[in-house]
Amino acid sequence: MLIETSPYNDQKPGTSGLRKKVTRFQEPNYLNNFVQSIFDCLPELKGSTLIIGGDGRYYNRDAIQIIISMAAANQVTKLLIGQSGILSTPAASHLIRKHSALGGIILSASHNPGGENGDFGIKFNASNGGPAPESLTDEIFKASQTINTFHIASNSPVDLDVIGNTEIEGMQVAIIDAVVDYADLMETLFDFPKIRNLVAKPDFNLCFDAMSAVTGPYATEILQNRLGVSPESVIRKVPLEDFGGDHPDPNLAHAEELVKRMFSSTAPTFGAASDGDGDRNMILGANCYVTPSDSLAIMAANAHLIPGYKTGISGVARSMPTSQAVDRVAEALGLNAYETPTGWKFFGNLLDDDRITLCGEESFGTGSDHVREKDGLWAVLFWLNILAVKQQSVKSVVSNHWLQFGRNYYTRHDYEAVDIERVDNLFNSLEAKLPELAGTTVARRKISMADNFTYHDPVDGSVSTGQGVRCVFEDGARIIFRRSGTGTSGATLRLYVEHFESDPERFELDTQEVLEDLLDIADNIAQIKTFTGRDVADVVT
Ligand code: VG1
Ligand code: CO
Repeated sequence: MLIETSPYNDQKPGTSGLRKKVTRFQEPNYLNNFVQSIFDCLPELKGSTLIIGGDGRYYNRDAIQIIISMAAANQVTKLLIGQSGILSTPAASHLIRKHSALGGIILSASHNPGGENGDFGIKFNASNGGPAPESLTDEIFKASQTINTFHIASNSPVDLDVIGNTEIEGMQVAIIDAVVDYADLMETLFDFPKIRNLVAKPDFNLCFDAMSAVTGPYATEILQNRLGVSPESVIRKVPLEDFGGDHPDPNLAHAEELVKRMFSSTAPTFGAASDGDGDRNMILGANCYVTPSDSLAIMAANAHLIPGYKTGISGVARSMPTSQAVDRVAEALGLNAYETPTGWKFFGNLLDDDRITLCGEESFGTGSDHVREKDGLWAVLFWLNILAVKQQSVKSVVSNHWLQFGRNYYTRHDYEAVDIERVDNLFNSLEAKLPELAGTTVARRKISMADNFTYHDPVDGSVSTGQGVRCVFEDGARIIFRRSGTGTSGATLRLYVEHFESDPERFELDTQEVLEDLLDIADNIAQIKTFTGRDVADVVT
């Protein structure tokens, strides 16, 4: 069937796909328009295989039924769909690669809250398994602005819960196990027998928080069934459509119960959490929190201990706001190090071209060339494998790392859902100041460089401008201001602050105290309090 429609003007994908309120997605043909725009931009989808799955949030099943009917009418040959409509983002990436699919459609708003009044999201991943590059998302947005018809079959709904095959208008639909392929992939990368021995030790215990989101079934299979972790060690493991009303965001603010346990007198040896769609991770030890930037650096320094990486890594990359801790490791090991804009799509070319093996972001994301997304459980297993080899606590691994490489004190302050105009004004005023900032000294710190980050992709030569305002100080300290591209209400300002410390006497200080002067300088430069009208940040990580 060909159905007439009219365009919406707000279907521009952000940092990771199109994210809006569920209620927006429920408006007539809102999802259909976006899906047809994908098909219109990629004629090669006709006759192809596609992977479909999501994080299980509210509207996931409805969206998948619409996509099935539209894929059939757009003459896709085969759909592989995770059972119950579930696929973690890294598992979807793996399936695209494993089945040589032309791509995949992932339904997720990741760490954003879910439920009827929460958020929903959709993104297209290409045949390498990674998020569509900016050039493609720009085209999809363009198509969505002029769309006037879409194709849809009038089939009855597919039973998503039963593994098996059906056919719709000549298109094969296979409902597949969502977990097993991913779990098998993990077994090829990590030393499962060694990790099994570690977690069986009487003095080792762990707590993994699945945050009532997609990693529940994956953690159950991998941690419990394959590694022998006790069932009580995995908490909030049943995926819920509204994530139990919480933000499925694995950080110190939102993984409350886990953080409470890990900072108690009876703290488990190891703690971790993953987000709504399973691509983020937070790593904790007993009374110890590992910043994501440090985690990436520690992984790079210890990759040779892990079976999947023992032959060496080709290079590393981090997003621009991520701390420079990994750069120090790269320098010591003689590895290439790349700095990309925020968002996993920018790592794809570097991974495909084998310029890097490991990459990560300060926002609780780490990953490698095993897929083309960041990967939460992979990071957890990487850490468990390090601990199993070193037979040390998380705290010792981190402290020893600092002793060898120094410590990058790091924090991120988020001012969420501020009036758009206020954030516009803040950035306009900041941009106007940029030319005169370099060379000036603020509170005894000299700014050596100030710009709005532009990325030149070394593989395909594409250029991405306006990726965040950065002030770099003479001693390597940095202050970065960025506007979030994943929020769904107002504008979110992210402030990132970093300071390098080489004196071991100063490795155990309070992060916020160490960074206090830089935080003051940031407010002074950008007038954050005045422009946002907020005295303090909403979330500090
Ligand atoms: C945030 C993070 C970014 C991450 C993105 C998607 O984007 O800062 O590092 O890649 O979320 O993560 P932004 O534009 O809001 O800062 V996820 O777990 O939503 O797929
Ligand atoms: Co996510």
